[in-house]
Amino acid sequence: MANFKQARFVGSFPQYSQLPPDEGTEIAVVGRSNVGKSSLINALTHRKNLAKSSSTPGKTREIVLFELDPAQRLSDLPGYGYAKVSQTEQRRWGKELMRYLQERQCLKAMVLIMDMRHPLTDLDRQMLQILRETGKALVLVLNKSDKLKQGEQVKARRTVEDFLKELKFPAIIVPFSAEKKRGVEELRELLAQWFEH
Ligand SMILES: Nc1nc2c(ncn2[C@@H]2O[C@H](COP(=O)(O)OP(=O)(O)OP(=O)(O)O)[C@@H](O)[C@H]2O)c(=O)[nH]1
Ligand SMILES: [Mg+2]
Repeated sequence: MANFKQARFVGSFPQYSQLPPDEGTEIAVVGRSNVGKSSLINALTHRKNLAKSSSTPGKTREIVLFELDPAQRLSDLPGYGYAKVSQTEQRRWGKELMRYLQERQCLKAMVLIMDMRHPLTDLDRQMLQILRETGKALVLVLNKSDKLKQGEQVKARRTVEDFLKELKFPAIIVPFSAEKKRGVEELRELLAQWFEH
């Protein structure tokens, strides 16, 4: 089984062309800025600071890779919707990101994280369209569930389910809390399946 405890930082890559060879399996973590991408990677890998310490917060847009073993990697992609990034840098990054999502053969699946308190922002919807067109598997993580009451969680989940149905996108939904470690084991099991096929 994929050994999440063994995860280590591989490197940060501002450009698609700098990435290590397109081999093995990669699973990407995508989502709005501040939604909890790094926290989710830390929770998955039983670490406090693996993702945060290795990525430059804020302005640098790059693909950060972690590996469980050389053939099983997680990629932490820069959050979208971060206001302080210049237009030029956003355009450059947009191209690199599209290239990564569309061309990277070892990219088998994606984890899109949304804030369960306000899921499906305009940018989330755009990203869902893009991810759907790649034809790859998707897990939709609804993070920060610890901030919502039970009834609100049910409502948020239903809204997302309805939207996915409309899109005809058969993604798996996982309610999550990186803070309370909710959904972590379920997500590990899903990722392990992709890593092993
Ligand atoms: N309450 C709560 N807060 C969370 C949870 N997950 C993350 N946070 C908080 O949200 C903030 C952003 O978390 P990060 O993991 O840095 O988010 P990110 O998506 O990696 O952010 P960028 O890399 O800047 O795009 C931090 O203050 C976290 O402590 C959660 O499940 N519950
Ligand atoms: Mg981060």
